[in-house]
Amino acid sequence: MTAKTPLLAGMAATLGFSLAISSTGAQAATEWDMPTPYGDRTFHTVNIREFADAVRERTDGELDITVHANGSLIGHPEIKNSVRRGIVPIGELIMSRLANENPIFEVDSVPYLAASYEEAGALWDASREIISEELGEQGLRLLFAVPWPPQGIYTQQPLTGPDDLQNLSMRAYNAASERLAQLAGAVPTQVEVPDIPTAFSTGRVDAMITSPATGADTQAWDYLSHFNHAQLWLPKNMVIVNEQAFSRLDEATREAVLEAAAEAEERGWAMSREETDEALAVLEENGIEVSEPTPELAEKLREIGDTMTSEWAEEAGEQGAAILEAYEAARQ
Ligand code: PCA
Repeated sequence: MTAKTPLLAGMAATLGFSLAISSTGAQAATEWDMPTPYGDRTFHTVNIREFADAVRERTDGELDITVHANGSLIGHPEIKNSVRRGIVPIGELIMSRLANENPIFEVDSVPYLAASYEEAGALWDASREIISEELGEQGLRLLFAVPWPPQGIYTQQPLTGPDDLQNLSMRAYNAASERLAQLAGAVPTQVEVPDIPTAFSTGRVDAMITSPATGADTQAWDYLSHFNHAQLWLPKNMVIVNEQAFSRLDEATREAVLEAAAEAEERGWAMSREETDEALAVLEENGIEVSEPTPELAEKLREIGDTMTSEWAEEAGEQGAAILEAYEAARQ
């Protein structure tokens, strides 16, 4: 039996989490709701559920995090502000969604700047501190970040060269995927993952940029036949927590969260790597033809990458230059 004390529950409600005090008063459990835009099948969701389990175990149930998948609690566009305002204490979102606030959040979505796990790791080392600081200024603490597998292009026809992309209605999920579609002569449309099947079945889109993972999770073979494993970039999801909510935890609980977060980051990167090959195999088993870019397409994508790298560097100014310098140094 648990009962909430009105005062604590009231305080908690303003911060968007609930405090349950057992009727004996001996044990206080904090309950946190954690929204993510992505579905149950996604390895990211599996990973954050393991993170929640680890926190529960390490704190003997004192901090109980419930993951709400598939944008069911809060839609993707609202997650960051909901955490900032304390409507929910913690949440997951794709980092590059914040590119409109500051281009440094989309450094992981510049084509061919960091297109392998090694490069993505070096880029994350080079950008983590500055990104954490930016979030910190908004009262947000970055707990961990995990990449999606490398991004490629799904189509309904074979993709033999750049001309095949002309005028396709291309599903995009951030500013970079939108810009790439534009530069390739396609017409971008933003569609969240849970809406992908409907967007295809209603003919709103006929191609998409995403990972083998998201193609497999959304059963891309129902509406697409080709995947070009172009390995453009590895965008990251991040888990952020409201600093005020975090600071109200006792020290041992805070420590437990940070340790579970570090483990989740390491585990998530390994899961992501494995997921790449597994999901490619699932796509093929279900009849999707997987190919690498032809030389003509590769050349065009590289050219688009160069354009987008210069555009990004210009917009990201000094902060961007500092990241690129640290990244270059890390790759030496
Ligand atoms: N899946 C997400 C983000 C990148 C990815 O691989 C999506 O398609 O929206």
